[in-house]
Amino acid sequence: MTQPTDTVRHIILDTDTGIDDALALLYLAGSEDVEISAITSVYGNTPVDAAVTNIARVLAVASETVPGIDEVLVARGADGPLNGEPRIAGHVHGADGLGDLWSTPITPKNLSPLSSAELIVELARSRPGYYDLLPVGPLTNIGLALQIEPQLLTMFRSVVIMGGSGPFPPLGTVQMVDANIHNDADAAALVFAAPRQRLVMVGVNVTAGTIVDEQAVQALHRAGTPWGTFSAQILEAYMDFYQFAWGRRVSPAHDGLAAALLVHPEWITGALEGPVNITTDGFATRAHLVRTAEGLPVSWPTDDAPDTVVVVDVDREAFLSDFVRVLAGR
Ligand SMILES: [Ca+2]
Repeated sequence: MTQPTDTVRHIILDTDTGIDDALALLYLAGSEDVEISAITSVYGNTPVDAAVTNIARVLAVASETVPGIDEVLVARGADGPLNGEPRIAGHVHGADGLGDLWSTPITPKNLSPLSSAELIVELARSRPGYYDLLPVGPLTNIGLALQIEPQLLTMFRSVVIMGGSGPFPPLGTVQMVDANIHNDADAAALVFAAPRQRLVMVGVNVTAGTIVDEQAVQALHRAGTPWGTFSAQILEAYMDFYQFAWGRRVSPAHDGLAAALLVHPEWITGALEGPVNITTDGFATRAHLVRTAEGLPVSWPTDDAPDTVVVVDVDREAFLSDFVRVLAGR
């Protein structure tokens, strides 16, 4: 078994491949000390078949700089939550999940015959402690995988999730709805209750404030590389949506930040540890550390769960400069 001190991270990326997922994938492809071991798709930002297509499209771009990366194993996953109907975010990411910029079909070179959940279980069992799991979409595939292998999360070196909302926010603060938890709260409940080595929650409490701005997009355009041009094009489409949230052309780095914190845990500058529960206010379902913003217990009896590392502060400057540098390509 590979020792956890191995500097290379062997990452299984589970993704509902919309725009921020695509950037996270490209960023990992260009990062040192990262091996993308498999990519498992799920519905969410886009239907699952579009997620598979988008993975192939990003890998094709990535392979212009990283030869052979388009051979990485890809799996097709869940097309809806454990219970109920899927909510697809076409209004944010475009009907095809990448801003509707391409019309040519493309398929992965190395599509697994296994489902995403089956592939995740098979890889985890084959090399316990070797892989890191990075879910950046609804947690449905991981929920299904836990139904096959209840000890699943203990078999990963770490699990880093883009999702959740941190501790309860300061009074009077409205948080962005975290689509990943909201899309499949039942799967999320299974994940946060499951035994694990290390589970890190990178929620909208930190991702929503980690902003890629128009200067970053211009820098990516100016790079004049296939990576920079691709990244800038899809970011422009993302900003077409987010300008109506914040009145300016910016977008949060959501999935890219989670990916970066897996590779660079030193950029986590604040974290709390404790049980995470799934809660609903009648509109949105969220995953919260069951503590108030001040660190106090909440006002109802909470469910027992193993500790999750809940990120509450990050080195945004270090992340954003590395993110733009890598996405600009070579
Ligand atoms: Ca995502």
